[in-house]
Amino acid sequence: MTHSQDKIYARPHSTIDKFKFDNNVAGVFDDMIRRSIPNYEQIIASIGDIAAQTVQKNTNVYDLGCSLGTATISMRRKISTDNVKIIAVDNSESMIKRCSEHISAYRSDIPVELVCADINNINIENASVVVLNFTLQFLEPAARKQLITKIYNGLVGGGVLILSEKLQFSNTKIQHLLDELHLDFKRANGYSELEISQKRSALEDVMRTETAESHISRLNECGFQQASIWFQCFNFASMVAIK
Ligand code: GEK
Repeated sequence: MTHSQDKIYARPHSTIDKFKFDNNVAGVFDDMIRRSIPNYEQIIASIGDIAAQTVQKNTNVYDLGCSLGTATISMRRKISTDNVKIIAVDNSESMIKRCSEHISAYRSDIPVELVCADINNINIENASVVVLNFTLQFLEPAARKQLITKIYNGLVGGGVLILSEKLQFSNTKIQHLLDELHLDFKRANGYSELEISQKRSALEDVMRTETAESHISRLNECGFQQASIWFQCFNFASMVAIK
């Protein structure tokens, strides 16, 4: 697989269209996500570790909004439990096509079923691990509770949901500081002010973030009695919830 550099917003655009996970984005996604999310690689590696610790035999593992399948590949590499199947879902055809090439580049006994579908419309059944790695933030806020409830109902007892999100903070000073630290991270990775501001406009109304407290309350309301942040760097966090 080739890893092209993300230059999507490097030149001035006369109008900024809403951000879409189309073929242009899928082609540079690996570079884009690593240069945009602090500690992305570490989160991916730890998702593999959490899955290896918590997966149960004869169950399914779901990777929802799988993009190029990086979390799927990490889990597949680390899981050694019997009779586990990974179901990786994304509604972008371009992502699923590239994901399929990416996954077939690695050998493993764990089968992966790739599904091109809206995660709001799929069934989740007999799951022991479900991953939403930076995907929930792209769903309509009104649809989020229904998805988390569906995941809770589709998990077996002791099953886990791993939920990673960009966070918002209710305190404006904290929000400003963590936002600036994130922008510095992007600048240090070679993104220009133009690229940063054009991408920000494209993501407006497409990616809607919430506070950690809102996420944890929703998880609790949907039935998860145990839910906690296991990772945070600046305004990016990952949570784990146990049924
Ligand atoms: C990773 N998890 O590398 N149904 C299915 N897929 C969706 C939906 C939906 N309703 N909405 C968005 N997506 C990955 C990274 S990226 C995060 C996830 C980011 C998909 C969308 O097509 C994209 O591939 C993914 O969710 C979000 O571990 O770009 O910041």
